[in-house]
Amino acid sequence: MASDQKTPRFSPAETTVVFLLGGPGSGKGTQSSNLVRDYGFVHLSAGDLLRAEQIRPGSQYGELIKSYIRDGQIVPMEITVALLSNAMADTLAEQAASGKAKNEKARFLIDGFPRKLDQAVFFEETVCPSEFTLFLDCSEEVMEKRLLKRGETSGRDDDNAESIRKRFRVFVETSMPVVDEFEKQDKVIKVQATGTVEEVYERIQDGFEKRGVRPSSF
Ligand code: UP5
Ligand code: MG
Repeated sequence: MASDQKTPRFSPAETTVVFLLGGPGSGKGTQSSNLVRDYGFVHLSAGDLLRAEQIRPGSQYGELIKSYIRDGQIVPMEITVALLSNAMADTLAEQAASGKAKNEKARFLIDGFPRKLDQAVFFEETVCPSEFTLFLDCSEEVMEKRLLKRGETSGRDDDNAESIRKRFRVFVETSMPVVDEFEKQDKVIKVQATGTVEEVYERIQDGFEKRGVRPSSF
């Protein structure tokens, strides 16, 4: 295919992309499991993909990713977008090989990306325009408690008080403008993410229903 910068790699006619955004510890990963089970999403966490790349033998980005994540900074987008785009291509190839019907649209839930306005623009221009964004709105007090608790066992380099503080600052200053921009385009489902996992998920389902997004059996 010709490498026209402005032609997305995947067409929204065949592929649905939903962004899942929210502060660190807002419950993106937790709620993704529910959404995969009930709505047929393929879950792609940008953070998980970066952590896997960080430890992949032979990766030229391992050290760079490690230091960015520990500092709560945003990894240069070319790396993240390539990981996401390739993971989407792999999934679509697997689905085609397993005989998934052509008229069934693949649904991707992209967790923790885009974290910066230019990433949103670049992804939508070169990979695939998004359908909407699910935004988990949670107070820092609640998120901090969750992350410190998870830090007791997670082994994540950024689940410590200092990294958490940096992650919060980057989220407010750099990632919230992405949510604000999509909100202007009327493309955000905003959900209060405090309370139990079940309560939050019920709010998500209500928000989806209002927007006409139905559970899927595939
Ligand atoms: N928990 C969840 N929901 C709960 C509830 N309702 N009640 C009680 N407990 C609840 O949840 C966090 C913890 O809270 C868990 O222990 C859970 O059981 C509990 P989780 O679902 O993991 O929250 P999540 O929002 O996924 O938190 P996470 O820490 O993954 O968020 P981040 O956005 O910080 O992490 P991510 O992996 O996306 O990114 C990490 C870093 O990677 C970034 O800081 C950045 O350095 C880098 N990155 C990029 O550079 N670019 C990208 O595009 C993406 C990441
Ligand atoms: Mg997560």
